[in-house]
Amino acid sequence: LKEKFRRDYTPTNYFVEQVNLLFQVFEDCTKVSSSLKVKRRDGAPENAPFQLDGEGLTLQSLSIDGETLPPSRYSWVEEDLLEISGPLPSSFVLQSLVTTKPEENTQLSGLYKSSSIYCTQCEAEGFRRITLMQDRPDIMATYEVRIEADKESCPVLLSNGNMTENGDLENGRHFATYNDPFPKPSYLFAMVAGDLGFIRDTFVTRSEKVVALNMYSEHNNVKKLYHAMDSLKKAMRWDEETFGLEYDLDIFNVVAVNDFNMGAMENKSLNIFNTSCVLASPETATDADYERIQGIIAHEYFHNWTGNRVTCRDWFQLTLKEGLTVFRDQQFSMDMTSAAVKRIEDVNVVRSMQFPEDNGPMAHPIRPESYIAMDNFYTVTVYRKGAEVIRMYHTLLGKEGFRKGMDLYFQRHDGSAVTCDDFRRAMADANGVDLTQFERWYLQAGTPVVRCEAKYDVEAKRLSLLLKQSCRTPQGGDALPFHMPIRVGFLAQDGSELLPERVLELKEASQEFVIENVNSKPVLSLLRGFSAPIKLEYERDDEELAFLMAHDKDSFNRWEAGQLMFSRTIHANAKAMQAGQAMQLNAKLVDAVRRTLLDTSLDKSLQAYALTLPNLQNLAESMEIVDPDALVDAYKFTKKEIARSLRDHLLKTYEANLLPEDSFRNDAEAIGMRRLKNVCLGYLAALGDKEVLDVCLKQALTANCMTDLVAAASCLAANPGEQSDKALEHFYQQHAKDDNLVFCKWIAIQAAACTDQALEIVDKLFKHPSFTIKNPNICRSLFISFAGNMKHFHRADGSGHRWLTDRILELDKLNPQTAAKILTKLAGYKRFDAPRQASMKAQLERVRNTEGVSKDTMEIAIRALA
Ligand code: HT7
Ligand code: ZN
Repeated sequence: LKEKFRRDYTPTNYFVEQVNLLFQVFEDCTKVSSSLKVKRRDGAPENAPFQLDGEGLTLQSLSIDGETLPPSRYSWVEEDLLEISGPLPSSFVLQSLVTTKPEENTQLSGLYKSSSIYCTQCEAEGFRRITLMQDRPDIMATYEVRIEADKESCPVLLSNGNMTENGDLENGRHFATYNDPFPKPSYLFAMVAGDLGFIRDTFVTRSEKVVALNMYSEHNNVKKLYHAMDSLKKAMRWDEETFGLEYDLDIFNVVAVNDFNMGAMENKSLNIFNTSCVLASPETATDADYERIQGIIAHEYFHNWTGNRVTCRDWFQLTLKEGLTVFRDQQFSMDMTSAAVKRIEDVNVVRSMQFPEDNGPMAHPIRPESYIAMDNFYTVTVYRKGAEVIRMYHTLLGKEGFRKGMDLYFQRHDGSAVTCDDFRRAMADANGVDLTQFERWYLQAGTPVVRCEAKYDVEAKRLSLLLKQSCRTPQGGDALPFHMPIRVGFLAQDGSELLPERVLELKEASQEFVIENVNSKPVLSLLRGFSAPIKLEYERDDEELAFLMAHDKDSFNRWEAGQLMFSRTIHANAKAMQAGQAMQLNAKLVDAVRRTLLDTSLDKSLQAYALTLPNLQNLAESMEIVDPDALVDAYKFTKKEIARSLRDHLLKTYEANLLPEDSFRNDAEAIGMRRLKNVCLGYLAALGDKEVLDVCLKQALTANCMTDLVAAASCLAANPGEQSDKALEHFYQQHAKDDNLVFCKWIAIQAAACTDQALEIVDKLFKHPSFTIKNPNICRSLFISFAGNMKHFHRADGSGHRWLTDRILELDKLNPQTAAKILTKLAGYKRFDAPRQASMKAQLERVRNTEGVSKDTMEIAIRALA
């Protein structure tokens, strides 16, 4: 296993500037002929060897400037690295012919077959599995591609850029050629060949260029592409209006495939999508799916500028494009839907997924220092914390300042492969500010903790805020202080804003901010909008929290106050559980929940989120030692007791938000109503009596959309019995049986259900005739959902851990990327109590000691055990 380090970056001696490819697709194998126009870099030695990446290729021939290279001139210096010895001309053409077998490629990296569709996935290092190439992002070349295939089975032939020619060939075959004028790194290459249906539309850019928009899928799914098309047009317009960024080619294609390791891929003008991130109809996709699809379509489109036009110099810089593009898609979604709701959802992801990663053995800075398998570093830290870091530039510099920085970034770097430092420099230079210290966000892992102490001097009318920051690095040392914005609001006793909101720039380990002329003691609203990815500590009682819940003008902090109240009660109950004492429900909490439930003036989506308990991952994060039994029992108790106290109100709110079954709407109001109604249903289901379970069953059987079906079925899956059996059978027969994506939902609901039969259920699902380990969506639905089933995945006897590890080892033989991702669910073992630690560790050791485990999965096991 070879570890690569950020500090070792060196430019190559030669660079490929033009790539010509010929794909000859046949039933059982594909021939790839490539012709690379290569140049020696100025100053590089004449006798420097030329190195090319190649993985799993059958090399048939190799020539330079038309002359076959004798085997003495080249050798595999590493398993996946071919070296051609020097001296070589200062410019030459290298031709190669390789054969690959896409039908046998189960890793889904390189050229592979998904159902009957040939497609490619090249990020991060998949292009080398297609042909020999300098497969690194700082090699940017123009591409010309010719695809030849059987016309009947592959009527659609696509690659990047514009189609330049097409026509028929002998033996029922045909061809198409493509030219992409924009130099790009190999990871953005794509080709598709298959029998696809499509929808077409156009977009007129603000400089009046007409862009052809095409979306492709298997024929039976074409009608589910319209939401994605609509989202794409919105994203194109938004990027013009917000960042002045226009689309640069005449065509933009999206292709949906069933088998995909991630959500989607931003290949230049030929985005390839996991069907789960593009197909939507009310019967098959939830409201959350609709929003996610809109966000991912936008994300991949936005990459055209942040990723493609300006790309990464090396893979350590991944957050340069991913953090920035996630930030951009978040801003887009905030503008398209509700800013507050979107912010709550995004912060929930950071807290429940990124904070645990930052607090475990996989912790890494947003710009990692080393990797063994790059695919393991497409993490919530690089993406989500990376986006929070970009958001901090936005908060520190303001909207206009951020835009100036973006403009300068494109002005300086369009068409090149750059670093996170280049981005930071553009932000600093465009605004004339010093962002030197800000680099620490790229250098140091770990979640900073900020403690706030406030003092108010009545006589002097002076408010002083003392902010102290600390952060433990994964190595156990203290991190250097970060530069971070803390947005603060000051509330008067009547709930109005006593002073205008401020952004405090915290840079020191301990820093005092003094504010003069404060007429009365304010209630502080700290870290509004979650202005920095930190854990805030500030002491306040439940009354003050209830005050903020009622009055804070920052919707995020209103929600946050409620979450704090919920967490306190649940944590207190978990402690009581552990001490063998009775659990209790805090009356102030019930009052606050009642007020929220009865406040019909609230936006219903926000009302629903205000009523939703913090998720278990989030709650576990603030436990010293995670005790899944105590935590889950305390969570269930708290939910059930709230439901018992407010049963009638919950039922009334549920009924008041029922929409007519015969007409489906997905406007913001209808989405809010469903969200609120289903939160109420969730509480009621916690009671588990016949009356409420009948309500759930009725909803499951009569639902006119997937949102309502999933909500009701989830409630019932956690309450095994007659109603649950009926609902799940209905779900399967009417919806899941013939639709892969709905089948995934059906599995996920059952795998996540906290019941005594959980492990037996997941094992049965694994043996279900429609389960296939070859499809990543199905694997994730079963394995990741089960790993989130806190009590039963973490059974103290280790059976859950063992079961999942058996599956991971099986999957690793086919798809290492997905297997490695699932193994991360065992990595945080040090956070658990002794028996669970021992059991998780034993499974990680088992993986480490298994012969033939992939480098992806091995890297996770090694890092977790380090
Ligand atoms: N940039 C894309 C990353 C991606 C990927 C990475 C590794 C293996 C498979 C992959 N598929 C897509 C997706 C994105 O962030 O936009
Ligand atoms: Zn991305």
